[in-house]
Amino acid sequence: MAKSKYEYVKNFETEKKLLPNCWIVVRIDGRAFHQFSTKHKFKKPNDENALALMNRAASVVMDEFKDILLSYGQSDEYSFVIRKDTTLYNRRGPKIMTYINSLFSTSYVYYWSHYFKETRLKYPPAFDARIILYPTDENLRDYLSWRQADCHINNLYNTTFWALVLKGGLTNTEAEKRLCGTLSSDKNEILFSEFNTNYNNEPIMYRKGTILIRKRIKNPEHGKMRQVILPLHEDMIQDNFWQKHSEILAIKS
Ligand code: DGT
Ligand code: MG
Ligand code: MG
Ligand code: MG
Ligand code: MG
Repeated sequence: MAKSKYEYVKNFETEKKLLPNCWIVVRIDGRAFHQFSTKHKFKKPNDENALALMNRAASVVMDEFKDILLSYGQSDEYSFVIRKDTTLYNRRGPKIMTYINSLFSTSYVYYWSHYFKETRLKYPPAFDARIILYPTDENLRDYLSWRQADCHINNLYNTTFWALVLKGGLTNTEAEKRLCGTLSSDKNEILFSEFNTNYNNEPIMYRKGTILIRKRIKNPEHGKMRQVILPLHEDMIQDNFWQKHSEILAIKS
């Protein structure tokens, strides 16, 4: 095809490939979900349907992009871990990041009504995305530990905060003051002694977030192996998780 005289503008595009041999993480996060969760009456501190919808949208993404080995979600965020030897889109970062973000966002909207029967979607939600490269397995594990620790810290805080407000009758400001400077052990103690709640018995999805991994399972009817996306609510900070699911960090040839 003949080139037009405008063709030269293409040269302004810069396209750097992501560094080879690094783990690729894409993290998306809901834009202003503080407001979005209020407007859509999400249950406090955790809305089961909202989290299930996040997990559903992430499953769509994993179904589509087979080089995602593991995904981790909590609150309004999801991290997607792409195998370090991926050749997906020739390792073009923006392409990978924007496709994942866009498929996640459209899936979130597409499946909204499956999870929220009563509450209609009032306006289109948006998600930001970033892409991060981790050169070592240790860096990747520390990244996932960081997100899971964040889940724990926020959930313990929110669980205690909303117990004080919804069950203890404190105002938001009073609850905030009460929790200012408290340690984890203090929050556990408030929940236990004032609200008869053992934090460790709170739903594990709220405490640990959701890990999606691929597993091959045998179909009980015809014995054929097939791959499924399995949601787990386990502790990724411990070595035990990585020993049990050793295929994740091992590069298959
Ligand atoms: P951003 O990300 O800077 O645009 O701002 P936000 O408002 O999205 O802040 P972020 O991402 O740090 O915090 C997530 C917000 O989403 C936080 O205000 C709590 C809310 N949220 C997430 N999941 C739930 C839920 O299950 N129930 C309720 N009530 N709120 C939730
Ligand atoms: Mg957000
Ligand atoms: Mg934020
Ligand atoms: Mg967030
Ligand atoms: Mg095109």
